[in-house]
Amino acid sequence: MNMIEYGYIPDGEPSRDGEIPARVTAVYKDRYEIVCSFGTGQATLKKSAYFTGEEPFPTTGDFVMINWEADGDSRIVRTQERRTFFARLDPSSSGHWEQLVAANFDYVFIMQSLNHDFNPRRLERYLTLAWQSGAQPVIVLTKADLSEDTQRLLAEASAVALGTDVIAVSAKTGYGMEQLQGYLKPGKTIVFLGSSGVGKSSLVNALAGGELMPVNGIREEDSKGRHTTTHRQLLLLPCGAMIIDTPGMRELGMWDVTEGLGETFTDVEQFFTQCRFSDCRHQNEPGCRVKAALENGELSPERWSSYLKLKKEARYSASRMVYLKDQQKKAKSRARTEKQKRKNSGSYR
Ligand SMILES: Nc1nc2c(ncn2[C@@H]2O[C@H](COP(=O)(O)OP(=O)(O)OP(=O)(O)O)[C@@H](O)[C@H]2O)c(=O)[nH]1
Ligand SMILES: [Zn+2]
Repeated sequence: MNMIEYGYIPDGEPSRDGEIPARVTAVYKDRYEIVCSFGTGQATLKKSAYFTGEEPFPTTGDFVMINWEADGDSRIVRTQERRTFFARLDPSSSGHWEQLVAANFDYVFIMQSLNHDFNPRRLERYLTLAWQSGAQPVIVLTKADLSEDTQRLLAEASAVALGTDVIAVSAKTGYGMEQLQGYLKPGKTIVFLGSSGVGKSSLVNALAGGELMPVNGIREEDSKGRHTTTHRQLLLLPCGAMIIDTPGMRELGMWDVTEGLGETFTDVEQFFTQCRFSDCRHQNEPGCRVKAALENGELSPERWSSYLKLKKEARYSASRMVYLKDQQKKAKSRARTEKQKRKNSGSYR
């Protein structure tokens, strides 16, 4: 297996003899599933690199350096720097640590179903998260065969998404699937963002031309769906593109959303520069352009309130994330210093 096909780009850091690149395709409790030039295998972490806090723990999609073992577990010695990633606050640490849920993807397929699930406000939220990951979002509206309203909802989604591709598909009839081809290129990785039951597994299977992922047999009237995906996974499609679908991707609550905020709300933020006072808080100040826009209908009250809501959440979790990131950096440099000290003292023996 050629690692280029898995989207591998060397990060330029020197590697030691015997170390080869691999990609993490699934994460289990204390074990990783990997693919490398020798094929697929299981791997565990090199303790002196990872449990000192020096290397970030791998997640699905990560490129890592390994020592390959043909029989038994290979050893992961280093995590390569990530091009893109999704993180959330780790629930098992009661919100004290950041947990990576997917890495090194090129596109985020934001998925909502056209029959029950469609919700423009949630689309905005997903878009913000997607931009923040560093990858390019694409809105995929599923189950077009069950909707009478596809054209109207497409227009509604486009109005929210400003410049992002919006595609309606049906995994069942094949409708619209050809519009996804532009993204399904060899070596490209796609991550799915959407609630349970929107048809993620069905889309993967339709793209694969066979059952790669189990589809739950829930009847369509039961719009809630059920949580059926049990392991984090990275799948290689016959077309050469890869799909990441992890349970962690479904947890959105605590993600910070500051950095991506400007990108999806340009239509709102354009007014800010036109207020009379440069420090206008857009509440009741004279000459407030936002207030004027709300009054003359240029800006809808729903759009404004979802901006405010997201902004408020962002402020809370952004300060928390800054704190967490800082802590991680400190831990890492502390670990490096300790290691250096050990090395130095060793050389005097
Ligand atoms: N009519 C129709 N039904 C679909 C389509 N895509 C998926 N479904 C149905 O929707 C239900 C959920 O589909 P899944 O593919 O399992 O959805 P999922 O997003 O993978 O769900 P989780 O694994 O729970 O996250 C199943 O009953 C599918 O048969 C479609 O394009 N048209
Ligand atoms: Zn104002």
